[in-house]
Amino acid sequence: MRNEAVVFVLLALFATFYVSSFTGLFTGIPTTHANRIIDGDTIEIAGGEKVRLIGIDTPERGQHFYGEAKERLSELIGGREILLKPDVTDKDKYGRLLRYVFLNRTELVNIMLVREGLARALSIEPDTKYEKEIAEAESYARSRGLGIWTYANDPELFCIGIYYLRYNAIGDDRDNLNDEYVEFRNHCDHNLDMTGWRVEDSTGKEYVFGEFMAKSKEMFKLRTGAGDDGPENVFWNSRVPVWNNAGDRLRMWNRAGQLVLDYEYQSQ
Ligand SMILES: [Ca+2]
Ligand SMILES: [Ca+2]
Repeated sequence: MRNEAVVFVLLALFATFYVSSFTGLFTGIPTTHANRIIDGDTIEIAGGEKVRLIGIDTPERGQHFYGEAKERLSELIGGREILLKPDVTDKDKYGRLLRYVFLNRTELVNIMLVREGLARALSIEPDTKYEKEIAEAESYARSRGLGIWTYANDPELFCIGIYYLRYNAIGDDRDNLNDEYVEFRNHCDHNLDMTGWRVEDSTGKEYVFGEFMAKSKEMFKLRTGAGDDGPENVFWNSRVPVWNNAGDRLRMWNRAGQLVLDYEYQSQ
């Protein structure tokens, strides 16, 4: 027994040296941790910088699986040491670091989320180092109908996300109604007919879309005040603010009455 114990200790020592030489691959890249999980693909790290995970796209606020993706990311990396690895581009146009997030120096969180159906692959040149692995993870989740792929055959529940909700207009909201708006984005590869879709706040104020086509991959705004509808802006024509600055809830239904978005916020 004693000999076996010695062998075990030697093996453990060897393993330690082996692992340290392996992690030498990441030499020069310090570990960090997440201060805050902003959403399924964005975090804030120690020091306050924001990091956008490369190669993936998680559901946006209000969309199905938005909360699940955010919770899962929090579960995976919350309170743990992570290692951030860049590709070609250092920062995106919003000033966020573009990074691959490694857990235990070996597990790529970006891929894990895709494989669980909590994120889609989003390949943007030139940052495509793991493009193939991420695409494979997406096929895996897709073929099993995991997470967001539950809705893959129901684009009406899948395409529209809230990109930005500007509930607090500059100055007094009552005098600046069109600076209060919701910016939506159609994520899908095809245009989406939203005619007859409804948006409602927590008090039952309702907007019904007239004839409107959401262009593929494009954004458009629903502004509170009056104006002429176009492809980029539609107008609620409300005489008072809609989105409460202290907190509110946005829900959206398609023409068939299915709930597409459900998003609650509180002012920060
Ligand atoms: Ca407001
Ligand atoms: Ca204001």
